[in-house]
Amino acid sequence: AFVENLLKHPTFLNNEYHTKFIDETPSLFDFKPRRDRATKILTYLADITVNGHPETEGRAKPSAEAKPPRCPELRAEPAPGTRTLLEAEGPQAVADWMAAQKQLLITDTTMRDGHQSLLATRMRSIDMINAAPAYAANLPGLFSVECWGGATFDVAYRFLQECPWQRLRDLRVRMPNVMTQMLLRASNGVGYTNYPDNVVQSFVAQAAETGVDVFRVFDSLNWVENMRVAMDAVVEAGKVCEGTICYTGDILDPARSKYDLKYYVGMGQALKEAGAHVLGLKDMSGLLKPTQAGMLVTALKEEVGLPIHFHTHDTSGIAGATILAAAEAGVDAVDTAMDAFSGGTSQPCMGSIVEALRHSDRDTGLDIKAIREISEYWEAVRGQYAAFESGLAAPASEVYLHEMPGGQFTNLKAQARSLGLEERWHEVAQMYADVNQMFGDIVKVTPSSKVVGDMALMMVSQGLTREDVEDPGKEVSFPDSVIDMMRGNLGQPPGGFPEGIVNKVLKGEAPNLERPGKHLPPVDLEKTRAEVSAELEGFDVDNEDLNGYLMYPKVFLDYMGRHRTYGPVRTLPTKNFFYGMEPGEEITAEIDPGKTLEIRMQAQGETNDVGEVKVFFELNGQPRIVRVPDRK
Ligand code: BTN
Ligand code: 3PY
Ligand code: ZN
Repeated sequence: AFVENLLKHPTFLNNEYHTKFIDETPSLFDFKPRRDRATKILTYLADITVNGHPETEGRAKPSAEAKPPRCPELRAEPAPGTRTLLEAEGPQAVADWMAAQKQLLITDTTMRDGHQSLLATRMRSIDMINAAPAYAANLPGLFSVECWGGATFDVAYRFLQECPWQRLRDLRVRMPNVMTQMLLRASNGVGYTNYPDNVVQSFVAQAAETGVDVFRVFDSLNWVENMRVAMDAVVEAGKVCEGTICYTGDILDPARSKYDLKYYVGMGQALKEAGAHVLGLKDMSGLLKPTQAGMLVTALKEEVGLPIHFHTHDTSGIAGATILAAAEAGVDAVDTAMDAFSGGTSQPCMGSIVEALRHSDRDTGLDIKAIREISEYWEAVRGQYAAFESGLAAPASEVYLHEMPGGQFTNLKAQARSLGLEERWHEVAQMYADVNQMFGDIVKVTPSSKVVGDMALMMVSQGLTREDVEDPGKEVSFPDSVIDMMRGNLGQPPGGFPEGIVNKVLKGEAPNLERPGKHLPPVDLEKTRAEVSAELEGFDVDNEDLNGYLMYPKVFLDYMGRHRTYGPVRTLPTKNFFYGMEPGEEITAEIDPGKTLEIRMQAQGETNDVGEVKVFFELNGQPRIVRVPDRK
């Protein structure tokens, strides 16, 4: 029943790329017979060369002069870093070490929130894996590298045709000395709804085993009660548990007194009691202002006493000032993105924060030249993803009105565009703020932010106002995600949802006010493994696969189906993955350690009378011809 429920759950179809891809790509679902991996990869390349990649069709193209990204030179053997400490002495020692440091500790978010917020989460593993040795060798003093979780898990399977677990494993071996970090949505795992407790536990145990060191655990309504299962699992695995406060409102605004200093201090204390080693302060929308940051960090340091790790977004353009104010007040660690992936809806710029603090008592000690070199690599990587650029052209103080998370902003804008509302974006922003008030002023972060976004888009497209929706006499058809949230399936916000809106949405049905996981029966993991294996014709479903399936049953099975046709396409260079090959072009793809395919494309033939095209390759020097349908 669990799997059935998941399959029925409104899948997160949150942007135009996705809908287009599935709707226009029925061929995804006819599985071709088994062939060797080289043939599969050639088939993929031939298909993309002839038909284009559905995700980049009609989008901006990388510049013709774009150079392939080159990993910077490695300056030294990886020096001992935070991971070395974690392995030797455990998570409490890491927390104690953090608190004892004078320098501001720095996390790099480029491989997770950076591209999630700037490139619709589309960065491929190979571009991360190629950079990892430079982090280990040249920046061993980083606190952590955030490279997993949040939306990246789903997007890897769904859009990039690659396994997120393999990404983590590959990063882990190339970066043995610095801690990896993930974003975990507590009971929502890396999905959009609460999962049964044993699914959350199994997922955390696997993530720890495959290679996550720091788990930033948050709840989308700031309900500590709903974070315990995930936090306990992290502690149990011997990893760093960063119990996290999501920041919203403005602690100095008397009109937003629900989220005042006292509220945040209380939540921080509850997280400490729940077992957090580190207190995360997650400003997902970039609302925390410099003065308020100083007050909040000071109060949390004094009254909670855990080391604090601060995360923000630069949507407003002044997040750098907020970081400096937090540093002044004694925050222990902060998130930044490498220069080329910073600013706008992403994190503030690492190099500039490092320089701003140079020679001060919070000097980060990081090597600015190493940062610049790695950032140059990222600049070249970013150039390859022009199709997914969708961000802000300039800082936007409008964020203080709508309070959208950095990771949601571009998605919602794309959704608005696909509904023909692009010209009415500022109305959508205002409506998002109105919906928030109608829902009782809640924390907006995945998945609650998606619910607010769904409702706002629905209201703007149907011309409904807040008064219309709240009018008991007016019939309104609510989005599924709103019904789900009002039923209590994401848990409860502080003070609960307003009774009026709950009654209107649920038409008198009683909501569940308890922790959702309390009512979800455990999944029989071995039975599920056997079922998935049968579905995949006897495929050996390992623990990583099983946990992927449990998070996203359909997305996982679709990925496996395509994998059978196209093989290990994750090994292709990004340019060729999205755009295929040109006649005369030669590339390599390392499909196993030491097993490299040398692929040269010779030519593309004419389309024959049954609509097929021959594409001529040389594979390791041998001629190979692949036929693919011309779908143009
Ligand atoms: C991905 O999920 O990004 C990869 C799936 C590949 C599907 C291929 S792309 C070439 C061909 N054209 C399509 O429309 N589908 C297949
Ligand atoms: C996510 O959950 O993916 C987020 O980035 C929330 O800020
Ligand atoms: Zn973020």
